[in-house]
Amino acid sequence: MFEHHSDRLDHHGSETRAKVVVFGSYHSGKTSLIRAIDPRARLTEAPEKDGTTTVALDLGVREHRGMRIFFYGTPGQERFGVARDVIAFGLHMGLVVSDATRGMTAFEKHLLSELKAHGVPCIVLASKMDLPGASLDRVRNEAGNDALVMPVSAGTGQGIGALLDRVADIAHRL
Ligand SMILES: Nc1nc2c(ncn2[C@@H]2O[C@H](COP(=O)(O)OP(=O)(O)O)[C@@H](O)[C@H]2O)c(=O)[nH]1
Ligand SMILES: [Mg+2]
Repeated sequence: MFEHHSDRLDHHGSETRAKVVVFGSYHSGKTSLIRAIDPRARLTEAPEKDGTTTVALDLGVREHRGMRIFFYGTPGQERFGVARDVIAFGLHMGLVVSDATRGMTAFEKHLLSELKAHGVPCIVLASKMDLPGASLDRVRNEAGNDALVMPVSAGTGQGIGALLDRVADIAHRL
């Protein structure tokens, strides 16, 4: 699924671009994270019984440390695998968003191991850290020792600045 990742940044004139793809199970907080990163993000959500769900892709864009970073959200529902493959094509980096009140799902663990197996730089995000019962330690344990895990809250904005710094750092080293 991630064999078509890119280990070189894209240069468009004076602009350096990075493609970051946001993965995670249904309702893990992907769309909210992208909206917290870019309030003007383009979102494709459809109504369903308990709120909304992403049916195609979400796209947020942020300029950070001299780089234009594109954040592509993926549908979390496992049956949308083809859409995920198309969106992930050519990615530089992956973010695996895991709801810290629930812990990593089997699907999120699978996504993380696939990204690692293909040598894609990735960060696990323990999301919804503002909610009672959120546990960064649990996500850390589930992600394993060699994974970089960072706490975020789309609700309060906690961790968003640190995440952007880390993404830019990783991208600058490509
Ligand atoms: N309190 C709180 N709720 C969140 C946060 N992030 C997402 N949610 C809620 O969790 C639900 C699923 O979020 P969404 O971003 O749509 O998840 P997605 O399916 O992964 O795109 C929604 O009801 C959000 O409002 C957060 O940081 N804090
Ligand atoms: Mg979504």
